[in-house]
Amino acid sequence: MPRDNAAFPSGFRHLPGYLSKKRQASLMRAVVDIVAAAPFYRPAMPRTGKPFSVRMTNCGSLGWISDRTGGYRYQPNHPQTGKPWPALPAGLLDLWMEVAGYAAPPQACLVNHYEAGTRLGSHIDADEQDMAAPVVSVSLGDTAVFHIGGPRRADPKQRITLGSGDIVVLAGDARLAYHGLDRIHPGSSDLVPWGGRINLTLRRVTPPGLG
Ligand code: MD3
Ligand code: FE
Repeated sequence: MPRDNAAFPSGFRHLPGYLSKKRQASLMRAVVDIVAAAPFYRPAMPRTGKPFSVRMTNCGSLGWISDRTGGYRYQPNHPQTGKPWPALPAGLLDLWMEVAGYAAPPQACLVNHYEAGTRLGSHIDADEQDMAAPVVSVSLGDTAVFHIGGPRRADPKQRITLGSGDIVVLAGDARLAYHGLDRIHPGSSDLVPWGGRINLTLRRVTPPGLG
């Protein structure tokens, strides 16, 4: 008997090992350049000011940030350097065109760095105006345990392992599902020069035609 409540939300696509080693290394070099121009920092939670354990930066015309007083939002500049985010590398635009199934290009790429012992609590990504656009996730480096549930925090969760080179596409119902990163397996890859795991999420922020 099918267990519908245990199925992944519709619109969830996991493409294990989608990126060749060569493409992973090329994207990793692009991330090193992005971090040189836009250093990693630790955003603070709205209201409490508690810092995220994950370090973040962005590339693209907009970047996702959070701080105590302003909350979650997209803005065109790095919150610490004030400089515009570096451009999206061509390899990421190519990837979006291959897997997103969405005509308009991504505007933002959030770069998350997970060191040993860091995690990302369960949340929904709802700061984008264009919720019809998919989110495309790229995993680089250490293997991680990821979970995804449903539109309510209490919905049953599925856990999956994400390895280096895996792609996840979140469209449809999956776009509005709670999800998070439970843990990484430190030292399971040597791709990331700082160690740990990099996750890139390609996002559309505004509806097509509005930039
Ligand atoms: C987006 N990142 O950056 S990516 C995030 O591994 C985030 O760094 C995790 O959640 C990470 O917001 C997971 C894959 C993912 C999975 C489900 C989603 C991104 C999603 C559902 C809706 C929107
Ligand atoms: Fe998320």
